[in-house]
Amino acid sequence: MLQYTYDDWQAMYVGLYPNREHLPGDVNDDGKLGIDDVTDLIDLLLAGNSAGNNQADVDADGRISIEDVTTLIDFLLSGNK
Ligand SMILES: [Ca+2]
Ligand SMILES: [Ca+2]
Repeated sequence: MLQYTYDDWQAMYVGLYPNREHLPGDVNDDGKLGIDDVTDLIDLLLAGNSAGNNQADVDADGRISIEDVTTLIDFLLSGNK
């Protein structure tokens, strides 16, 4: 039986969703950034259950915190979508 590594899965994922791999902040995974992502990110923080949601780590420091919320809000307000 063929065994896939994490890198294999990641390569396939990038192939399937080339525009999604690099969209930090898209917490609800709808392909774009909006206020819904901010509320979902806050919900994740409050629930204390952010494991596995890489998009929620907006500032890419390896953890989910209030700084990700402010970074996402700043990004949205800057108009650079
Ligand atoms: Ca979104
Ligand atoms: Ca972070």
